[in-house]
Amino acid sequence: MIDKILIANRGEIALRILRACRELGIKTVAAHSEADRDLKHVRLADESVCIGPAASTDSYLNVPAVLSAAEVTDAVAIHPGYGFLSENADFAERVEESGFIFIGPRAETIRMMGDKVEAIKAMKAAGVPCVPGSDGPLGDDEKENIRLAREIGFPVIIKAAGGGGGRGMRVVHSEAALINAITLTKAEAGAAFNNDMVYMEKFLETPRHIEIQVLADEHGSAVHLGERDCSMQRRHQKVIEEAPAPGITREMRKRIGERCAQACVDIGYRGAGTFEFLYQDGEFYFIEMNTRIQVEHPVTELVTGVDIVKEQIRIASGEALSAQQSDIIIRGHAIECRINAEDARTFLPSPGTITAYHTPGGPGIRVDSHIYDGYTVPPYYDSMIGKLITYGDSRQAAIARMRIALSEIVIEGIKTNIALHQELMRDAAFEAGGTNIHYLEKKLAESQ
Ligand code: MV4
Repeated sequence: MIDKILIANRGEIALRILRACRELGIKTVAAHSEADRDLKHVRLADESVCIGPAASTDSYLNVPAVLSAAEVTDAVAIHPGYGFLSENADFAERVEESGFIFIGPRAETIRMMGDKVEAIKAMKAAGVPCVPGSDGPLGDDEKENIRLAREIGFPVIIKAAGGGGGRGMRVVHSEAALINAITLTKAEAGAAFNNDMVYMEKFLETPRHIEIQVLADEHGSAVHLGERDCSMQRRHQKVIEEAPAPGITREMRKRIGERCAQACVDIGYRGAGTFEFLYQDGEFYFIEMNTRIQVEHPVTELVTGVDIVKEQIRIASGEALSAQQSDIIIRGHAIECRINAEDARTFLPSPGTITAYHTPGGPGIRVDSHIYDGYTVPPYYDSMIGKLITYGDSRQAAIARMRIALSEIVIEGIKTNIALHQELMRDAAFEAGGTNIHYLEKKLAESQ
């Protein structure tokens, strides 16, 4: 087993990784910015190294600084968490070239999934259902692009191969608007991603966002841990996630899950991964694959009993998966509310000092957060300050526990979105389950 891990991240996920290391008896190094000396995991880590100024570009995104921190502390492996360098193939490559273990997939896998055209090509070849589309990059032939859009049927969506997560895409409703939309998306993609390759898909108008969690080891084994529903989002930021997804039967889960696990075997995937799908009218359509640990991993942990971060570390150590598919049983229901330091009306970040903090507790309650009484939320990073996750025998039981937990939690001194979560836990459509990706934004627009 790896004997020392450098945690190249901050906040709740850095603390989550630290706790996994402690359970496995692994020494920890917290690599942090100048603004993050008081982070909980920095205080708890065996060692800590300041890797630069507050700005992420100078610290958490500074590859030489992260590698130097690993060198001076004799770390064996680097865990990148999510965001920052977690899906940077060049970073993964330099980590391995420097003699460290990158806790994640091989650099070439990250690179392939970063190119959405390549990712779709690989998944289609592996039998994963994809959105009807161009099956490759769009060329310059205007007549051919019009013919393709007609064949797919309007509306279509033009997406940048280098985009993802909602960046670099444009919906086209008519033939008249097509050529201009392709030109514009190409220009924007070239500027934003240094890659002007674009592709075309049928635009699905009312899908849900359902994703499949997988784990794959270096010995050719892969399992899926079922799905999560992440449809409750605003501006591509997830607000609530849950597992399992309402209305997905065991048969549907088995079918799509086994496709994803087999695709991992086919491409030689290593580590934890997430297949993102759009789900509409009873069908799954692959759109992207994420090669990192995700924010919402706890809901899957609660319904499967699998510690995904510990599995990531075991896999990176060269061990075999601790479970086979028949050991994975989805039991009960879990819901996660992302707690953000933000203004309730404008959604603008609201950093500042926490003057009082009380956490909820009791059966089926999990709080993944690094905050504490007296902690100052800095203005430099993402506004998410923690996640409140509840578990119950049924979806209704998980919601009931979430309502109680939200009534117990106290965070004073900064603005948070707790009131929004309280409102959503009383929302009739949310309670019914299965709302699409546009539901929350429409609801918020109506209440403005
Ligand atoms: C789509 C789509 C509809 N049809 N692709 C947005 C984020 C990126 N991961 C893919 N996205 C979408 N792709 C087709 N063919 C609608 C979206 C989309 C979306 C997807 C998931 C979660 C929230 C979303 C919000 C707006 C649009």
